[in-house]
Amino acid sequence: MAAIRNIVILTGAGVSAESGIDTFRDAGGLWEQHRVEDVATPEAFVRDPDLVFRFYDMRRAAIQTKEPNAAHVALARLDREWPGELLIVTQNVDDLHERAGAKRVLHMHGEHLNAWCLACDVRSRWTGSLIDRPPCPRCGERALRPDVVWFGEMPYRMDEIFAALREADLFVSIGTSGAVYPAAGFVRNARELGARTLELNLEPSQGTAWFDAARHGPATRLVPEWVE
Ligand code: BV8
Repeated sequence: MAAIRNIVILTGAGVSAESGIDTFRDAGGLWEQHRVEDVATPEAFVRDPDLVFRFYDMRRAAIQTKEPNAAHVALARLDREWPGELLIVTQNVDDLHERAGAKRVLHMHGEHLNAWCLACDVRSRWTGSLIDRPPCPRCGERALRPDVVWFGEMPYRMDEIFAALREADLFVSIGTSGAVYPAAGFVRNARELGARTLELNLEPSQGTAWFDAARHGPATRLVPEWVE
């Protein structure tokens, strides 16, 4: 068996579920009776900005009351101790990987705790609400939006992700349904680039057939067991 030196880990909402952060599939992917896909879009932001601000203000406040769980802690330890390359590509917009101590984290769908100014294009750390159109800390314009990648928008740092996938000996997908692209396609990319692939998830994901191995159960049990 070829030595494993470079690891790419993809995480999704399932890794934060046991911290009390709802996944997208919980409640059937609905919020205030809207489909998430209908709120997390540029069109929704133009059509009804207050609805979108309410959605993100609520989630930004909620994540600040949650704590990392054993899965985040185990991944942070792996990041600290792994001698080779390691990259945690997360679809999550919470900061629980970082608060558990992980360093090599890439938020491909943005972060709740950043605000992006559409006037000066600068992203600032932001923990408060945006619905009252507060001034940008940098330019003072009232043009801040959530720094989150919406459906139909290009995920961040895709070049870095594909560079890491090209070098990966092992690709591990944790807590994601495999419903959203391009993230859902990474297992296929990794496999075609020669990596071994492992899925750790509560249930088989939509891409489960692409994985060499899969273990099913809660992340707080599976991830520490796998990291050991
Ligand atoms: C793009 C930020 C192009 C927002 C998010 C038709 C076919 C194929 C693709 C498309 C299509 N129509 C449109 C598309 C593209 C679209 C897409 O894939 N749509 C889907 C719905 C079909 N994708 C996009 O739009 C992407 N952009 O394609 O750009 C482009 C090209 C050129 C130029 C410009 C643009 C952008 C997608 C990013 C959207 N933003 N997040 C926010 O957070 O509010 S996506 C959001 O939903 C998450 O970030 C995540 O990615 C996704 C949900 O996925 P999961 O994280 O997997 O969560 P989910 O609830 O689904 O699953 C949880 C899993 O955990 C489950 O499997 C469950 O079993 C498991 N679990 C639960 N509890 C536990 C557990 N596991 C372990 N332990 C537990 N305790």
